[in-house]
Amino acid sequence: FSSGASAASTEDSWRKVNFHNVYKDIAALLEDESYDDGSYGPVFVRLAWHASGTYDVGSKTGGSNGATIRFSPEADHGANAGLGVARARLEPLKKKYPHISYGDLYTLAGVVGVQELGGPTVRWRPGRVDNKTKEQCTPDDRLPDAAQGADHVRAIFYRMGFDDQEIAALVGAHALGRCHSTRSGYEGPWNASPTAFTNFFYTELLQNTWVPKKWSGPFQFVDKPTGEFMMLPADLAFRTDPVFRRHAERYAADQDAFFADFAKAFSRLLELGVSFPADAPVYEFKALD
Ligand code: HIF
Repeated sequence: FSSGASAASTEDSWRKVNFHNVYKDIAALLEDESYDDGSYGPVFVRLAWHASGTYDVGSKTGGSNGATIRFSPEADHGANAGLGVARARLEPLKKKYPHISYGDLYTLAGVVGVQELGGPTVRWRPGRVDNKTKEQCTPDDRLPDAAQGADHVRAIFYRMGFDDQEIAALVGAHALGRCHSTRSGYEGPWNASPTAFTNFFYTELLQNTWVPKKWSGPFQFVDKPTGEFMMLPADLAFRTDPVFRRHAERYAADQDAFFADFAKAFSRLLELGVSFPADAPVYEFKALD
């Protein structure tokens, strides 16, 4: 074990970091015409969530503290395909701010992604520490399988400690970004504005007719008649399951309610399993203009 190059974040080192500057520097990395729909925001949100969503309330393992997502085998888990792109994009900031932990960097990037694409303010605290090794990588069954339905989605998110309302609020983040046949195997965006944080996940889900996509790839849905937009089998659970659907209908009708509930649930997701220093400040960053 070498302590040199990877040096960095110890328990107190976050105190040396100006997180307003980090926020601005992450925001400056978002736009890139040649990447996907022009923004790294969606993949930063996915990185933040996959770094955090491994948490298990029972064993208190997983979560963003220690950022085991950067180590093999976790980095190579099927669910994490493509996230190396996001980590590589952020790596220069780890060089520029050596005192930030990877867990803080990856979760803050998710906050920047949500906010700079027009979403709600997500309360965020620093204090995660790079104190884990690859031996503490989580097993390959912690993140959801998109091919499954409501029972599976509940099992995965109950394991993190979320209830049905919170799960239904989180899933609205699938307004952002797209599926890549080269990453998950699935293909396409959920709606026409994948770089804007909106409640369109719910409106598209409930208003469109969804039919199986005719292709040789994994089973997924596309909208009829255009075929331009997609839903995962797991997404459809928020239309077919009566409890999930009740929340989806409320968020489709009331974007403010969605924003408020999403912000709370996403902030909680990024903090699962982290023990913050008592004096860690809670940031509510202002979106830049
Ligand atoms: Fe996703 N998600 N997610 N997801 N996700 C993908 C892409 C994104 C699930 C599966 C997939 C959440 C829940 C679930 C984002 C954010 C969140 C992809 C496509 C799959 C397969 C990956 C690719 O091919 O690039 C499942 C089964 C979930 C449980 C229902 C969260 C709530 C919605 C927790 C969440 O925040 C984002 C953003 C993307 C887009 C990434 C991109 O590169 O554009």
